[in-house]
Amino acid sequence: MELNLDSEVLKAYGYTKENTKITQIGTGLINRTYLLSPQSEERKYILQNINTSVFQSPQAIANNLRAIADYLTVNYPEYLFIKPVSTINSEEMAHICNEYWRMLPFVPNTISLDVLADPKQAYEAARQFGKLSRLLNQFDAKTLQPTIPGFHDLDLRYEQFMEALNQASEPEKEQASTQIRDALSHKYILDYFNSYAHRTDFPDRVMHHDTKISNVLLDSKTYEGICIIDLDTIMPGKFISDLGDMMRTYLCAFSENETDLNKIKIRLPYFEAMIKGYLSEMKSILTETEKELILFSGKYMIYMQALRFLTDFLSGNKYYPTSYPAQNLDRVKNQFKLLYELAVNEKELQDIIEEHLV
Ligand code: GN1
Ligand code: MG
Repeated sequence: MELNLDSEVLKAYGYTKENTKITQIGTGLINRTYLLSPQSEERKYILQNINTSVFQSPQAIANNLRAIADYLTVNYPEYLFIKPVSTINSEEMAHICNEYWRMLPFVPNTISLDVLADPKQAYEAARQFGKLSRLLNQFDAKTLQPTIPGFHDLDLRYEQFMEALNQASEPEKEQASTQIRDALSHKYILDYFNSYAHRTDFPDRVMHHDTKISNVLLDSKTYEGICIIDLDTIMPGKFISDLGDMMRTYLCAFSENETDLNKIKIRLPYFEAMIKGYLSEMKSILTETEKELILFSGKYMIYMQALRFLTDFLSGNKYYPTSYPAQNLDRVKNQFKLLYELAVNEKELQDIIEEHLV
């Protein structure tokens, strides 16, 4: 793959193309990520180009990460929080030709997985995300800036879907008719959330907002959770975001890109391990209202992702990269099947939650 990496970027961090090996890595849909191996050092680095059409204020990300890193350094100096490395001019990001770049230390002897192959991995990952929220429980979430305004606001996502629907062409609407009906008929998920939204014991917390398995580094030998990465969307939010997206991405053996819907099933041992891992950190912190909404968090996040893929399909596939025109629509089908499976297994899932809440 051609590396669209300006040598000015390397220079900002004190490296050159000649003395540094660069490879593109990662499977994220949003930012471009490179691994940098300077010849003169043992250490490696991660260099990332921030997608500024998604993150319109890279400075907000930098400010949030600095505030959190400072807090953790004082209160939990042992905790491994991967904060950006400064440029040679002591800047938090390199701003070159209207693009923002940041560099992070590469954590040796760790791996990042794209799919979970063992419930223990669900336990470790959920524990890592729970741990970050627990350590930041006393940190004032309001001091953080939203790095994507309304990112997990289901009201807004529903509105955006309705707008896209109103503007879509007839053939597009025809092609997506079943999924549009599904999107409309599941609006009760939004209404249910809104009936809880103003409770005082449903606080905004510091949330990661992208808890897929590839955002956790595991020890490459023991698979123990080491730290979490991809911190751009750390901002205030409901606990639902993190736990719900784990349900969305850990429970099925196949990803949102799977088109064979028969494969979309829920793995109960993964659910149990995930709940156990998350509650091992968060049980004493979650309020009664939050505890009531544990299973709902999965519904909320799966429905939101279905709406986001459908909105993108109806507006010409501008946000999520696709490898064929109907891919976003296939992703919608996948997500609604997952939502269905969650409902089918609701009783067992709720029993597991209750067992681990005592
Ligand atoms: C995007 O970039 P990546 O793959 O980590 C998206 C998430 C979605 C996910 C779906 C900033 O995450 O919200 O859940 O795709 N991130 C952004 O695969 O929109
Ligand atoms: Mg991400």
